[in-house]
Amino acid sequence: MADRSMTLDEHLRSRSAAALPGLARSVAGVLIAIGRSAIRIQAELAHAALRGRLGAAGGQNVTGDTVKKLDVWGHETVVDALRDSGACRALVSEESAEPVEMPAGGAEGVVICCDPVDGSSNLDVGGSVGTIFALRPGRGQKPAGPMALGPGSDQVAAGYVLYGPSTILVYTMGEGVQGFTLDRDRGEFVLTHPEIRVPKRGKVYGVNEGNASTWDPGQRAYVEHLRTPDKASGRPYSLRYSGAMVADVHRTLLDGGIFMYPSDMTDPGRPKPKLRLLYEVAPMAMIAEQAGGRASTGTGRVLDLAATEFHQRAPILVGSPDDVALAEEFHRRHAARQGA
Ligand code: AFP
Repeated sequence: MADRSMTLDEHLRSRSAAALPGLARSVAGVLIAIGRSAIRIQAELAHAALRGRLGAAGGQNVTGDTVKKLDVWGHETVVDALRDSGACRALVSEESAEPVEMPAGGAEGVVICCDPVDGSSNLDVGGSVGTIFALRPGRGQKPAGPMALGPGSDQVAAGYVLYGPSTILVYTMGEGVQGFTLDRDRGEFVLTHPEIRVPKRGKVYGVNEGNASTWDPGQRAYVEHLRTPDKASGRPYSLRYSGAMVADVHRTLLDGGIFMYPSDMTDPGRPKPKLRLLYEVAPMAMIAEQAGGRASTGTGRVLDLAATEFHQRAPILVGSPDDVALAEEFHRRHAARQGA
């Protein structure tokens, strides 16, 4: 039975003591560092308007997004916390074209892929944002950054922090999914959502429907199916979409349903996905699977997809196992029809 008063630090220390000594200790050290940086980020978000921290920093990041002041500040905050942990060998961040190497991370140090402030278009309108992260073994390599490449199944831990009405940190080390809520008075994350399990099927879908004209026919047919009333099978589904993946995936994990960001298929020969594989798509896929859910590209398991570039993009359909399986079925049927 999980102890609901347990703090994140206590929880991680108890888990890593029972597991492999070296790597598990580094994983715990880096997760504790992420927790510390999340406490700083949530405090800064709460005061950003008062401190003149909202708005654009000027310029675009490596993936072409407009960089906000808080994106830059969040990246630097995460870098400082990871360096202090002494357990991280490199950081792949949305806000840095090349990995940030941290040679002091030690032979057992891990490599982390992170989007420090994801959903940053919500910042200036008081919407939810998040931090997403995934850890892979550093294997003592120099430089360590390239160890972030390869399939998502190499991830040894993944998680996110949701900055909403409360600050919630959810993580997996490959043994289920645990959720902690920040107790602002104590400055500690406390276990509030032990052993999160995604419902087998939900009633809500999340997708940017403004992009519907760019989807392939299978994706369009699936969403049309969700919108078509049928009492017996619980349709129509409700649409919820926040513009911040963390908020949408968190809701999907707790309430069930499906979150999707399919590729732009305007040119069918050149699919254009939007979300980043290493620090958005693969971490959320690991969390979903560990919670009993499913994560697909539409044609295959996300965690089998191998990253060959740090800022590579990939499509994702993630959530309740039955909902994602049905979405895949629509993609399969339409692909078969087109091939015929
Ligand atoms: P930003 O961090 O650039 O705002 O992007 C957020 C995000 O990567 C992800 O969190 C959202 O689910 C998705 O993009 C929203 O994208 P659209 O605005 O195209 O719907």
